[in-house]
Amino acid sequence: MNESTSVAGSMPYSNQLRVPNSETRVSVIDSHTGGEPTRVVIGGAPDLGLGSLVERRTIFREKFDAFRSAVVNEPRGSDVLVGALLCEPVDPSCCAGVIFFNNVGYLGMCGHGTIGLGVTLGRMGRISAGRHRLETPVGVIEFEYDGTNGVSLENVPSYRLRQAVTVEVPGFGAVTGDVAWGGNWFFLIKKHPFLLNLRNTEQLTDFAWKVRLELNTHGITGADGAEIDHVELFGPPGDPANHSRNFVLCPGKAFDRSPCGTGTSAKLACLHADGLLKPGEEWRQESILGSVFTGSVRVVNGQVIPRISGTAFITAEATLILDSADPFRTGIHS
Ligand code: PYC
Repeated sequence: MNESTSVAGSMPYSNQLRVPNSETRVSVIDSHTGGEPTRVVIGGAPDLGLGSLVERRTIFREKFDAFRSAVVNEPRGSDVLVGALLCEPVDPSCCAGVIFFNNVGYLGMCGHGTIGLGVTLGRMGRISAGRHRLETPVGVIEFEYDGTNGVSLENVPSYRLRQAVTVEVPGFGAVTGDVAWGGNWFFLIKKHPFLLNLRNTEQLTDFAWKVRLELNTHGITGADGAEIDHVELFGPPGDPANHSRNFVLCPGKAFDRSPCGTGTSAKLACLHADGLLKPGEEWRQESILGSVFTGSVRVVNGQVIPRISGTAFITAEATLILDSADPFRTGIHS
């Protein structure tokens, strides 16, 4: 028998002694929320110290950005994957801290990711059914876990910064939208020429990306000059039980498979500002896939607090291996 053949039940090359290269092992739990994946890093992450989550995110970005890329980019991940680094919270009333990241950088908050994280913490036995507090770089949020797959989160205060902003988009003409915060910055567009369905995602991506570039070029930003890095289009729902369907283009040009928790929060803030959503009223936001988040708002001291409910399912518990000899150990990225 030569080296490359095997007999049933035995491994090829079994007569070769394998000397492993040095490797970093990273423990993760994967889930999806309404079709949008989340990868929670539960072990093997670099030490970011015990500062605030903003400070830890800065250290992550400046010193360990290669780790971010290794976890979410190909060949271990994909453009659509959102990472969630599980951290010790500073505030002892929180069950955990988290830093969300994606194929190109870091997110302030992530709604679908929080739902995935809640279900992951439940699977790990770190939380049981009930209310919990979670520390994020944009503030502490609360969520309620139902003990199985359901999570309702109360997001950071959300608001519309600018209404009916118009930009000229090459090939499309004037496009009007609202600038709103829901834990990330969004440009929300109601009027556009597209049907929101999976067959049109290439055109939708092209349009939304061009809108984002034009906002950038014309210095249209969120508060304090923050880049608007999410573009959200709305259309009629596929299911009449829902109020609306959306398409959300994320910072790294992947579209959200879920209805986007922070994008739905920004939408709820705009609806409330327009007098179209009273506190406690239900809004059912459908994604491009047809998956649904249920939303409502509370108003506390004049601030709009969105509540977003959805379900997540665990898809894998795994160990990522970053082999020191692997030329793509830190992911494929530009
Ligand atoms: O659910 O908030 C969200 C989100 C942001 C980017 C992808 N998903």
